[in-house]
Amino acid sequence: MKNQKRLEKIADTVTRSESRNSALARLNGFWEVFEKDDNVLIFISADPDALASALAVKRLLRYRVQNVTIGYPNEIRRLNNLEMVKRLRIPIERLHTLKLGDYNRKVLLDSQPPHQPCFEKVAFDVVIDHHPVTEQWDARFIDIRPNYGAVSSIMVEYLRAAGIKPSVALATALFYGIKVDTHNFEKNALPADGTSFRYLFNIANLNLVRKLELTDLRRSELKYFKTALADLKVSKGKAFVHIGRVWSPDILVIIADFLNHVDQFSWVIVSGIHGERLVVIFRCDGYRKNAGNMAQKTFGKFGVAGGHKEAARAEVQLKNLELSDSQDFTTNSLIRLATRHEK
Ligand SMILES: [Mn+2]
Repeated sequence: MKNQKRLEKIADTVTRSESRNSALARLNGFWEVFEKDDNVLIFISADPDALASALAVKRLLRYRVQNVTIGYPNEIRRLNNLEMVKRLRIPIERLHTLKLGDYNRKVLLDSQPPHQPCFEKVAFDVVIDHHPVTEQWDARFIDIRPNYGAVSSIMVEYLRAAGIKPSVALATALFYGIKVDTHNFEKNALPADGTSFRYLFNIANLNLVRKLELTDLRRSELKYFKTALADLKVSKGKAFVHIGRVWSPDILVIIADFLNHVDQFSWVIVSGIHGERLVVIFRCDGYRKNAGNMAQKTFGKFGVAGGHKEAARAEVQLKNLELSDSQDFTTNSLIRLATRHEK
């Protein structure tokens, strides 16, 4: 019976109230949860949409509660996200460093309790999200709108209902959050996302947004470009290079995409060693060529290989390549492996 009631409540929040509840009614429902001496903890998985939404909730609760802390469980590894935290000075703390007992109100944003084991056991007062509705949990205030492209769009509606004009930093964060979650409006978004985006456009700093989008390279990784340019071998419009051991395979993707800018290269094939694997990145124009097939044909029998017409990837355990030492693998080894089906 209790479960039934819970489902109704969630369903009510999700489906009917979208048209029935005004932004102001939602805002007041949200505010009703809090009192002057509350210590609030916001839980997020730190990605741009969640970070921006946490900043917005912090702003909505300023002057209304004692303090607001933002906690996140996992290490942030994506450079764009680290850059966002740093440049917008977003005050976040690792969850395991916080004592949950110090907080009498708990808010979950851009996520639902079943999404992560460390969220599952927390009794949340507020959950605001845009992912498909999950069950077996409850909260005093729930606002889930699965059709929205971003929680940031929802947060703009709260701010506007509250008559709060966001600061440049907050607007920039929300603008970036919407941009990332909707893939620049190339996927799942509502006109409402567009309305929020348009509103933020006049306030956000677009130069900073561009810098956040561009930042995907560590300074310490520039050295791999030196190897890429020095060891590059080109044959019949195909550019090959083996970068050697890398700290993260992401750099191989960045180098392959970079070499794909060059006019004479129809194919770019970049490899590197990460852990106990050889990782190979394929790029081509995708016109009468198929990188996915190429990856499969050349590396499929050694490990996992495949992808799309224009972009593909192979990951192979070094032990499957019969190398005595991974140091022995060179750009020539890559060429041998990647062209032998042609012979
Ligand atoms: Mn999101």
